[in-house]
Amino acid sequence: MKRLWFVLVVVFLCGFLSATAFGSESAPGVLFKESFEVGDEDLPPDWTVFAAGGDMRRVADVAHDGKYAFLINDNDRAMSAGIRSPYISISAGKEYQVSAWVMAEGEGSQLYLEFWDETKTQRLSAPWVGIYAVPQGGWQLAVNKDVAPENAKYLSVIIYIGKSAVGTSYFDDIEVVAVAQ
Ligand SMILES: [Ca+2]
Repeated sequence: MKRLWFVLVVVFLCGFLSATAFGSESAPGVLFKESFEVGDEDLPPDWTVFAAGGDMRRVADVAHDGKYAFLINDNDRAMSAGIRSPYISISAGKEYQVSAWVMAEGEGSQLYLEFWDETKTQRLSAPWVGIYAVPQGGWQLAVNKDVAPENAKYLSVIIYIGKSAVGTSYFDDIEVVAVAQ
């Protein structure tokens, strides 16, 4: 009988430990992840075209995670090119961080974090988030964070090559997290 209890306790502990270590795919505070593994030929689900001045699509020839990444190729100095994420529910006054793995060729690309009111029509901020003007020959992690302004109910992410720049960038592993306070 003692032996049976011992076995039961060991089984229970193993179950508890594995649930603790592997029970969640995302770290606490992760609100959104996009690895571009799912979608039609061009856009991942629920993303929209923000600026249509280039070649933009999911590609399988290079990825930081999984098989697919997102390509933005902009060869026109008079046009910009980029896509916008779905709207992600957030709380005013709290800090949020967006990160993306970027492989930039040419003159670099940008990662925007925007906040919106409840109607999703009034953009409350458009902070400069980053430019990757110097290609580094591989993947680099782009990170920025900002505090959601008053009246903010949603945030969105834009991956983008601006009007004055040309080049090619691949994006993968985009993650939005609530920063612990
Ligand atoms: Ca991917």
